[in-house]
Amino acid sequence: MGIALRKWTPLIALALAAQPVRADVVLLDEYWTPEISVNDVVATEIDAKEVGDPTVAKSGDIAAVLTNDTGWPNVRFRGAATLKLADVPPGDSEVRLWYRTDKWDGKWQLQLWVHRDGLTDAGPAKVLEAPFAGGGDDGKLLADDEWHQAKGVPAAAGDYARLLKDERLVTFVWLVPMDGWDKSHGAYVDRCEIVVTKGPKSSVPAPKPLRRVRSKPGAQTAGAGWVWWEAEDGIEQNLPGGGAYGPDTEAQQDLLSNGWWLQHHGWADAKARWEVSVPETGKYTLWARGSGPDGHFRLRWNQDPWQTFGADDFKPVDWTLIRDMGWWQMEVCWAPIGQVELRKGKQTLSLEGLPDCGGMTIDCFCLTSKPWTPKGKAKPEAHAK
Ligand SMILES: [Ca+2]
Ligand SMILES: [Ca+2]
Repeated sequence: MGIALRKWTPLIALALAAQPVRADVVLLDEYWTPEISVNDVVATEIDAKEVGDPTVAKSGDIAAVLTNDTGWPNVRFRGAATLKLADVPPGDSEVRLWYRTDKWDGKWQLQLWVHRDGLTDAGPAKVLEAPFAGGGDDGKLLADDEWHQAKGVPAAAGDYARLLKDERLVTFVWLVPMDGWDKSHGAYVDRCEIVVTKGPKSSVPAPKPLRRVRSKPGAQTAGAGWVWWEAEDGIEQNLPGGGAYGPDTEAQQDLLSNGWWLQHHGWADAKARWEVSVPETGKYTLWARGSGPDGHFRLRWNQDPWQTFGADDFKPVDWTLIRDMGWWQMEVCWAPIGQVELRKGKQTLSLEGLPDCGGMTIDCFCLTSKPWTPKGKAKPEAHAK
Protein backbone atom coordinates (compact mmCIF):
# COMPACT_ATOMS: atom_id res chain seq x y z
CA MET A 1 0.00 0.00 0.00
CA GLY A 2 1.20 3.53 -0.56
CA ILE A 3 0.21 7.03 0.26
CA ALA A 4 -3.28 8.30 -0.40
CA LEU A 5 -3.46 11.92 -1.40
CA ARG A 6 -6.47 13.45 0.27
CA LYS A 7 -7.62 16.98 0.85
CA TRP A 8 -7.15 17.71 4.51
CA THR A 9 -9.80 19.42 6.53
CA PRO A 10 -9.59 22.86 8.20
CA LEU A 11 -9.91 21.05 11.54
CA ILE A 12 -6.61 19.28 10.99
CA ALA A 13 -5.06 22.54 9.79
CA LEU A 14 -5.93 24.21 13.08
CA ALA A 15 -4.50 21.36 15.11
CA LEU A 16 -1.23 21.54 13.18
CA ALA A 17 -0.99 25.30 13.47
CA ALA A 18 -0.97 25.00 17.25
CA GLN A 19 2.19 22.86 17.25
CA PRO A 20 5.55 24.60 17.72
CA VAL A 21 7.63 25.01 14.60
CA ARG A 22 10.26 22.35 14.44
CA ALA A 23 13.87 23.44 14.27
CA ASP A 24 16.47 20.82 15.19
CA VAL A 25 16.19 17.58 13.26
CA VAL A 26 17.47 14.15 14.23
CA LEU A 27 18.43 12.71 10.86
CA LEU A 28 19.54 9.24 11.93
CA ASP A 29 19.31 7.56 15.30
CA GLU A 30 17.23 4.41 15.78
CA TYR A 31 16.48 3.55 12.13
CA TRP A 32 19.42 3.20 9.76
CA THR A 33 18.89 2.11 6.17
CA PRO A 34 22.09 2.15 4.12
CA GLU A 35 21.25 2.84 0.50
CA ILE A 36 24.57 3.38 -1.25
CA SER A 37 27.84 1.86 -0.03
CA VAL A 38 31.11 2.65 -1.80
CA ASN A 39 34.59 1.08 -1.43
CA ASP A 40 33.22 -2.28 -0.26
CA VAL A 41 32.13 -0.79 3.01
CA VAL A 42 29.61 -2.96 4.81
CA ALA A 43 27.06 -0.89 6.73
CA THR A 44 24.93 -2.79 9.23
CA GLU A 45 22.57 -1.87 11.98
CA ILE A 46 23.56 -2.91 15.48
CA ASP A 47 21.20 -3.27 18.43
CA ALA A 48 22.75 -2.81 21.88
CA LYS A 49 20.01 -4.89 23.51
CA GLU A 50 20.40 -7.70 21.02
CA VAL A 51 24.19 -7.96 21.43
CA GLY A 52 24.01 -7.27 25.18
CA ASP A 53 26.54 -4.43 25.03
CA PRO A 54 25.24 -0.92 25.77
CA THR A 55 28.49 0.65 24.50
CA VAL A 56 27.74 -0.13 20.84
CA ALA A 57 25.14 2.68 20.74
CA LYS A 58 25.48 6.25 21.97
CA SER A 59 21.83 7.32 21.70
CA GLY A 60 18.97 4.90 22.31
CA ASP A 61 19.74 1.26 21.49
CA ILE A 62 20.55 1.27 17.81
CA ALA A 63 23.63 2.45 15.90
CA ALA A 64 25.18 1.66 12.53
CA VAL A 65 28.55 0.01 12.17
CA LEU A 66 30.70 0.48 9.07
CA THR A 67 33.53 -1.92 8.27
CA ASN A 68 35.92 -2.37 5.37
CA ASP A 69 39.56 -3.18 4.71
CA THR A 70 40.36 -0.33 2.36
CA GLY A 71 39.33 2.57 4.61
CA TRP A 72 37.55 5.58 3.11
CA PRO A 73 34.10 4.44 4.39
CA ASN A 74 31.51 6.04 2.14
CA VAL A 75 27.80 5.44 2.78
CA ARG A 76 24.52 7.16 1.98
CA PHE A 77 21.69 6.41 4.40
CA ARG A 78 18.13 6.69 3.24
CA GLY A 79 15.30 8.86 4.51
CA ALA A 80 15.20 8.59 8.29
CA ALA A 81 13.69 12.05 8.85
CA THR A 82 12.09 14.94 7.01
CA LEU A 83 12.78 18.66 7.23
CA LYS A 84 12.06 22.08 5.77
CA LEU A 85 15.21 23.81 4.57
CA ALA A 86 13.87 27.09 6.03
CA ASP A 87 14.00 25.54 9.52
CA VAL A 88 17.72 24.77 9.38
CA PRO A 89 19.45 27.84 7.84
CA PRO A 90 22.97 26.76 6.86
CA GLY A 91 24.82 29.61 8.59
CA ASP A 92 22.80 29.26 11.80
CA SER A 93 23.08 25.48 12.11
CA GLU A 94 25.51 22.78 13.09
CA VAL A 95 25.55 19.13 12.03
CA ARG A 96 26.61 16.61 14.66
CA LEU A 97 27.42 12.90 14.60
CA TRP A 98 28.51 10.53 17.33
CA TYR A 99 31.22 8.15 16.17
CA ARG A 100 33.49 5.50 17.63
CA THR A 101 36.24 3.95 15.54
CA ASP A 102 39.06 1.57 16.34
CA LYS A 103 41.40 2.47 13.47
CA TRP A 104 39.90 4.77 10.88
CA ASP A 105 41.31 8.24 11.54
CA GLY A 106 40.34 9.86 8.26
CA LYS A 107 38.01 12.82 7.83
CA TRP A 108 34.34 12.77 6.98
CA GLN A 109 32.18 15.31 5.26
CA LEU A 110 28.43 15.14 5.88
CA GLN A 111 26.20 15.74 2.89
CA LEU A 112 22.47 16.21 3.25
CA TRP A 113 20.46 15.04 0.24
CA VAL A 114 16.72 15.45 -0.15
CA HIS A 115 13.94 14.10 -2.29
CA ARG A 116 10.70 15.66 -3.44
CA ASP A 117 8.52 14.33 -6.25
CA GLY A 118 8.36 16.79 -9.11
CA LEU A 119 11.53 18.63 -8.12
CA THR A 120 14.20 15.98 -7.66
CA ASP A 121 12.81 13.35 -10.00
CA ALA A 122 16.21 12.21 -11.19
CA GLY A 123 16.84 11.00 -7.63
CA PRO A 124 17.76 12.72 -4.40
CA ALA A 125 19.54 16.06 -4.71
CA LYS A 126 22.41 17.37 -2.60
CA VAL A 127 21.51 20.53 -0.65
CA LEU A 128 23.98 20.94 2.23
CA GLU A 129 27.51 19.85 2.98
CA ALA A 130 29.66 20.22 6.05
CA PRO A 131 33.17 19.12 6.93
CA PHE A 132 33.10 17.18 10.19
CA ALA A 133 35.69 18.17 12.78
CA GLY A 134 36.30 14.87 14.52
CA GLY A 135 38.48 16.16 17.35
CA GLY A 136 41.87 15.05 16.01
CA ASP A 137 44.54 16.98 14.13
CA ASP A 138 43.18 18.85 11.14
CA GLY A 139 39.66 17.57 11.81
CA LYS A 140 40.56 13.87 11.75
CA LEU A 141 38.55 11.35 13.73
CA LEU A 142 39.98 10.06 17.00
CA ALA A 143 40.64 6.33 16.54
CA ASP A 144 40.69 5.32 20.20
CA ASP A 145 37.53 3.17 20.18
CA GLU A 146 35.68 5.70 22.37
CA TRP A 147 32.57 7.67 21.45
CA HIS A 148 33.21 11.23 20.25
CA GLN A 149 31.01 13.81 18.58
CA ALA A 150 32.06 15.23 15.23
CA LYS A 151 30.66 18.65 14.38
CA GLY A 152 30.50 20.91 11.38
CA VAL A 153 28.76 23.98 10.01
CA PRO A 154 26.80 23.17 6.85
CA ALA A 155 26.96 25.30 3.73
CA ALA A 156 24.46 25.40 0.88
CA ALA A 157 25.51 23.06 -1.92
CA GLY A 158 24.22 21.36 -5.04
CA ASP A 159 20.54 22.12 -5.65
CA TYR A 160 19.96 24.19 -2.50
CA ALA A 161 19.22 27.42 -4.37
CA ARG A 162 16.51 25.99 -6.60
CA LEU A 163 14.63 23.92 -4.02
CA LEU A 164 11.62 25.15 -2.09
CA LYS A 165 12.62 26.12 1.43
CA ASP A 166 9.22 25.81 3.06
CA GLU A 167 8.16 22.32 2.03
CA ARG A 168 8.94 19.23 4.00
CA LEU A 169 11.51 17.09 2.21
CA VAL A 170 12.61 13.50 2.69
CA THR A 171 16.25 13.39 3.79
CA PHE A 172 19.29 11.27 3.05
CA VAL A 173 22.57 11.49 4.92
CA TRP A 174 25.78 10.82 3.05
CA LEU A 175 28.98 10.28 5.01
CA VAL A 176 31.69 11.10 2.48
CA PRO A 177 35.34 10.42 3.40
CA MET A 178 37.89 13.08 2.53
CA ASP A 179 40.96 10.93 3.25
CA GLY A 180 41.99 7.80 5.13
CA TRP A 181 42.83 5.07 2.61
CA ASP A 182 44.07 1.60 3.50
CA LYS A 183 42.85 1.45 7.06
CA SER A 184 40.95 -1.69 7.94
CA HIS A 185 38.50 -0.68 10.63
CA GLY A 186 35.19 -0.94 12.38
CA ALA A 187 33.48 2.42 12.93
CA TYR A 188 30.24 2.91 14.84
CA VAL A 189 28.06 5.93 14.08
CA ASP A 190 25.00 7.13 15.94
CA ARG A 191 22.55 10.02 16.16
CA CYS A 192 23.25 12.32 13.28
CA GLU A 193 21.41 15.62 13.72
CA ILE A 194 21.18 19.21 12.59
CA VAL A 195 20.97 21.64 15.49
CA VAL A 196 20.06 25.29 14.99
CA THR A 197 22.59 27.20 17.08
CA LYS A 198 21.88 30.81 16.08
CA GLY A 199 18.98 33.00 15.02
CA PRO A 200 15.30 33.01 15.98
CA LYS A 201 14.81 29.28 15.54
CA SER A 202 17.63 28.32 17.92
CA SER A 203 15.32 28.38 20.94
CA VAL A 204 12.75 26.01 19.48
CA PRO A 205 13.16 22.66 21.17
CA ALA A 206 13.59 19.61 18.98
CA PRO A 207 10.72 17.17 19.00
CA LYS A 208 11.41 13.84 20.63
CA PRO A 209 13.01 11.53 18.10
CA LEU A 210 11.80 8.06 17.24
CA ARG A 211 12.20 5.20 19.63
CA ARG A 212 12.99 1.78 18.28
CA VAL A 213 10.11 -0.68 18.04
CA ARG A 214 11.19 -4.30 17.98
CA SER A 215 9.26 -6.90 16.07
CA LYS A 216 7.48 -9.64 18.02
CA PRO A 217 6.81 -12.21 15.30
CA GLY A 218 3.44 -13.88 15.74
CA ALA A 219 2.22 -11.58 18.55
CA GLN A 220 -1.49 -10.76 18.63
CA THR A 221 -4.27 -9.48 20.91
CA ALA A 222 -7.67 -11.14 20.90
CA GLY A 223 -11.11 -10.72 22.44
CA ALA A 224 -14.51 -12.27 21.84
CA GLY A 225 -15.01 -12.14 18.10
CA TRP A 226 -11.84 -10.28 17.19
CA VAL A 227 -8.09 -10.72 16.69
CA TRP A 228 -5.67 -7.82 16.23
CA TRP A 229 -2.06 -8.03 15.11
CA GLU A 230 0.61 -5.57 14.07
CA ALA A 231 1.88 -5.49 10.51
CA GLU A 232 5.39 -5.14 11.92
CA ASP A 233 4.99 -8.43 13.82
CA GLY A 234 5.00 -10.69 10.77
CA ILE A 235 6.76 -14.03 10.96
CA GLU A 236 8.49 -12.97 7.75
CA GLN A 237 8.88 -9.64 5.94
CA ASN A 238 11.52 -8.06 3.73
CA LEU A 239 10.89 -4.31 4.10
CA PRO A 240 13.75 -2.20 5.51
CA GLY A 241 13.14 0.16 8.43
CA GLY A 242 14.02 3.56 6.97
CA GLY A 243 12.28 5.34 4.15
CA ALA A 244 10.00 8.19 3.18
CA TYR A 245 6.94 6.72 4.87
CA GLY A 246 8.49 6.21 8.28
CA PRO A 247 7.22 8.47 11.06
CA ASP A 248 10.03 10.85 12.02
CA THR A 249 9.16 11.97 15.55
CA GLU A 250 7.87 10.19 18.62
CA ALA A 251 4.63 12.21 18.36
CA GLN A 252 3.99 10.83 14.86
CA GLN A 253 4.99 7.37 16.00
CA ASP A 254 2.38 7.50 18.78
CA LEU A 255 -0.39 7.81 16.18
CA LEU A 256 0.41 4.31 14.99
CA SER A 257 -0.60 1.13 16.77
CA ASN A 258 2.47 -0.21 18.61
CA GLY A 259 4.40 2.87 17.41
CA TRP A 260 5.42 1.49 14.03
CA TRP A 261 4.21 0.23 10.70
CA LEU A 262 5.46 -1.86 7.88
CA GLN A 263 6.37 0.65 5.23
CA HIS A 264 8.58 1.44 2.34
CA HIS A 265 8.52 3.43 -0.83
CA GLY A 266 9.81 2.15 -4.12
CA TRP A 267 10.69 -1.28 -2.77
CA ALA A 268 10.39 -3.95 -5.42
CA ASP A 269 9.29 -7.44 -4.46
CA ALA A 270 7.80 -6.58 -1.06
CA LYS A 271 6.71 -9.65 0.89
CA ALA A 272 5.23 -10.23 4.35
CA ARG A 273 3.60 -13.14 6.16
CA TRP A 274 1.66 -13.22 9.42
CA GLU A 275 0.55 -16.13 11.57
CA VAL A 276 -2.80 -15.59 13.28
CA SER A 277 -4.41 -17.79 15.93
CA VAL A 278 -8.08 -17.68 15.03
CA PRO A 279 -10.13 -18.23 18.23
CA GLU A 280 -13.29 -19.68 16.68
CA THR A 281 -14.26 -21.11 13.32
CA GLY A 282 -16.43 -18.55 11.56
CA LYS A 283 -16.88 -15.80 9.02
CA TYR A 284 -14.70 -12.74 9.58
CA THR A 285 -14.17 -9.30 8.10
CA LEU A 286 -10.49 -8.48 7.61
CA TRP A 287 -9.69 -4.84 8.39
CA ALA A 288 -6.38 -3.23 7.50
CA ARG A 289 -5.01 0.04 8.91
CA GLY A 290 -2.64 1.66 6.45
CA SER A 291 -2.71 4.02 3.52
CA GLY A 292 -4.58 3.70 0.27
CA PRO A 293 -2.78 1.41 -2.16
CA ASP A 294 -0.35 2.99 -4.57
CA GLY A 295 -0.52 0.41 -7.35
CA HIS A 296 -1.50 -3.14 -6.48
CA PHE A 297 -0.68 -5.84 -3.98
CA ARG A 298 -2.13 -9.27 -3.37
CA LEU A 299 -3.16 -11.21 -0.28
CA ARG A 300 -4.11 -14.76 0.52
CA TRP A 301 -4.95 -16.91 3.51
CA ASN A 302 -2.98 -20.14 3.71
CA GLN A 303 -2.88 -21.67 0.21
CA ASP A 304 -6.13 -20.03 -1.00
CA PRO A 305 -6.04 -18.26 -4.39
CA TRP A 306 -4.40 -14.82 -4.29
CA GLN A 307 -6.71 -11.80 -4.21
CA THR A 308 -5.45 -8.60 -5.84
CA PHE A 309 -6.13 -5.18 -4.28
CA GLY A 310 -5.86 -1.70 -5.73
CA ALA A 311 -6.98 1.82 -4.83
CA ASP A 312 -10.63 1.06 -5.67
CA ASP A 313 -10.68 -1.78 -3.14
CA PHE A 314 -9.49 0.36 -0.24
CA LYS A 315 -12.45 2.35 1.14
CA PRO A 316 -11.34 4.05 4.36
CA VAL A 317 -13.78 4.68 7.20
CA ASP A 318 -11.35 6.29 9.66
CA TRP A 319 -8.45 8.69 9.01
CA THR A 320 -5.52 9.94 11.07
CA LEU A 321 -3.00 12.41 9.67
CA ILE A 322 0.55 11.30 10.52
CA ARG A 323 2.54 14.05 8.82
CA ASP A 324 1.80 16.94 6.51
CA MET A 325 4.50 17.26 3.88
CA GLY A 326 2.81 20.25 2.21
CA TRP A 327 2.80 18.47 -1.14
CA TRP A 328 1.22 15.31 0.30
CA GLN A 329 -0.29 14.15 3.52
CA MET A 330 0.90 10.94 5.10
CA GLU A 331 -2.10 9.40 6.78
CA VAL A 332 -3.21 6.11 8.24
CA CYS A 333 -6.73 4.79 7.60
CA TRP A 334 -8.86 1.79 8.48
CA ALA A 335 -10.60 -0.03 5.64
CA PRO A 336 -12.33 -3.40 5.37
CA ILE A 337 -10.46 -5.45 2.77
CA GLY A 338 -12.54 -8.59 2.50
CA GLN A 339 -14.50 -11.32 4.20
CA VAL A 340 -13.15 -14.75 4.89
CA GLU A 341 -14.23 -18.06 6.42
CA LEU A 342 -11.53 -19.22 8.79
CA ARG A 343 -11.15 -22.33 10.93
CA LYS A 344 -10.12 -22.16 14.55
CA GLY A 345 -6.35 -22.42 14.95
CA LYS A 346 -3.22 -21.04 13.31
CA GLN A 347 -3.81 -19.47 9.91
CA THR A 348 -1.31 -17.71 7.69
CA LEU A 349 -1.91 -14.44 5.86
CA SER A 350 0.55 -13.62 3.06
CA LEU A 351 1.05 -10.35 1.20
CA GLU A 352 3.05 -9.57 -1.91
CA GLY A 353 3.56 -6.31 -3.76
CA LEU A 354 2.86 -6.52 -7.50
CA PRO A 355 5.24 -4.89 -10.00
CA ASP A 356 3.29 -1.61 -10.05
CA CYS A 357 3.15 -1.38 -6.25
CA GLY A 358 4.79 1.96 -5.45
CA GLY A 359 5.09 1.44 -1.71
CA MET A 360 3.87 -0.33 1.38
CA THR A 361 2.34 1.11 4.54
CA ILE A 362 0.39 -1.16 6.88
CA ASP A 363 0.00 -0.44 10.58
CA CYS A 364 -2.09 -3.39 11.78
CA PHE A 365 -4.90 -5.78 10.96
CA CYS A 366 -8.07 -6.75 12.77
CA LEU A 367 -10.28 -9.76 12.07
CA THR A 368 -13.81 -9.27 13.39
CA SER A 369 -16.83 -11.56 13.35
CA LYS A 370 -19.14 -8.78 14.58
CA PRO A 371 -19.93 -5.27 13.31
CA TRP A 372 -17.16 -2.82 14.26
CA THR A 373 -16.52 0.89 13.80
CA PRO A 374 -12.75 1.36 13.93
CA LYS A 375 -11.31 4.44 15.59
CA GLY A 376 -7.59 5.14 15.37
CA LYS A 377 -5.42 2.69 17.23
CA ALA A 378 -8.16 1.68 19.72
CA LYS A 379 -8.77 -2.05 19.85
CA PRO A 380 -12.38 -3.30 19.68
CA GLU A 381 -12.63 -3.82 23.43
CA ALA A 382 -16.42 -3.56 23.24
CA HIS A 383 -16.46 -6.90 21.46
CA ALA A 384 -14.76 -8.54 24.40
CA LYS A 385 -17.69 -7.86 26.74
CA1 LIG B 1 20.78 5.37 18.15
CA1 LIG C 1 1.74 -1.14 13.98
